[in-house]
Amino acid sequence: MPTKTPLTFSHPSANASVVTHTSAFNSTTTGPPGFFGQLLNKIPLPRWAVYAIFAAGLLILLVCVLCICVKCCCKGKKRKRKQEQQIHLKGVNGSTTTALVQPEMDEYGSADKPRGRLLYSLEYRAQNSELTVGVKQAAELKAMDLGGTSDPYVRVYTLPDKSKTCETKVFRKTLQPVFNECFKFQISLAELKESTLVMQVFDFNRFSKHDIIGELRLQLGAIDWNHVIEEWKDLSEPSKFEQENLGEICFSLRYVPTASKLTVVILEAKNLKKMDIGGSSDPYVKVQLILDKKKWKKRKTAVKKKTLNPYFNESFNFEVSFDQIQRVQVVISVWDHDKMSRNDAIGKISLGCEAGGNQLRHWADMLSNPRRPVAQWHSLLSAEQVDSTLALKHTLKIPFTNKTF
Ligand SMILES: [Ca+2]
Ligand SMILES: [Ca+2]
Repeated sequence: MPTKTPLTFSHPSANASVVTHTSAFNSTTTGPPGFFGQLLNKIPLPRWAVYAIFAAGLLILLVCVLCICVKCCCKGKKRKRKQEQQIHLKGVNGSTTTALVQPEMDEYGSADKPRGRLLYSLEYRAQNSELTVGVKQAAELKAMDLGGTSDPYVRVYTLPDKSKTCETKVFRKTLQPVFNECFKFQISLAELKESTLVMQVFDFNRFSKHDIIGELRLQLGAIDWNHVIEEWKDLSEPSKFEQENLGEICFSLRYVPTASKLTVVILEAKNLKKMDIGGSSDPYVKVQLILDKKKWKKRKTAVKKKTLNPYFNESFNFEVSFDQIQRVQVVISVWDHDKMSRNDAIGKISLGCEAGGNQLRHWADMLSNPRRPVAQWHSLLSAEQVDSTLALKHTLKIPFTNKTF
């Protein structure tokens, strides 16, 4: 002890340092004591500066944490949007070349994503033509909202007569809703055999479009009505468009490369949709060629009055070079002629190298059998469906939906 004190007094500079040191130490008795205090004392800066640096550091850290939180949220949303886009693209691909080499396989293959199950009951009373559909409950529904849940409800209707549409209540934030609701439809036995029951499970959203989770389509003609049916079924991917029964058309295609000649023979149509009040239609067929996204050539048949099964047998020749045949699209549409009002499109079909399924097969058969006419029946699709696939492929709206030539 005595050795240390004289040293501080003998050296003036050392003395000064000790004085400041002690005063600093004294002030710490009112400030942070212990380890923190000592640490602060070791920093050769005024106390206010240390506090300012500390506060600044804390602020930066807070901003960083906030940024990370915001980024995480955005990523989640983006991922959801991406998934939605993928689903949409899948729907589009279903009718393009890549998917359509094996159309059925691809269509059903994409349904492997689980969407959940639905328990329903069916009962039909022939004496009062009454179909009772019970929507009981759903399980393992696909989560559509960010929180990993959905707000499900079920929409029920029949096709082709979609005049009555029923909906259950919405159940909030659950993937296992118990609906227990019954809906009644007036439907004759004859109609029942031709009808499809559609049950669609939706996710309710307050501020955006309701998302479809999945659906069931039941052919009512294939059901044994002697018993009350109650069963679970896996929901499938929703079909993008209503498959309404619009009718069928038969035509032949023939291509002669050496003569650059494409021949379309419109043979006949059957079971066309009734468009007029009298329960009939006045059908005629338009054949339109589209080349490089533009309307190119068009022809039409004569009108067949008051029939749903017209026989045309009209032949149309078009000059199409071998180079053009790779790029051309043939759109065949059936229309109902109306004297007093605008003609209505009953249904459409589009063929070409970019067409789908049955249509692509017909087109490919024509190309692989040059000079030989190849005939085939096709189910008509809705004009909107065909137009939308044409528009989607070209990202350019082709304005020929309802206009007459
Ligand atoms: Ca929702
Ligand atoms: Ca008519």
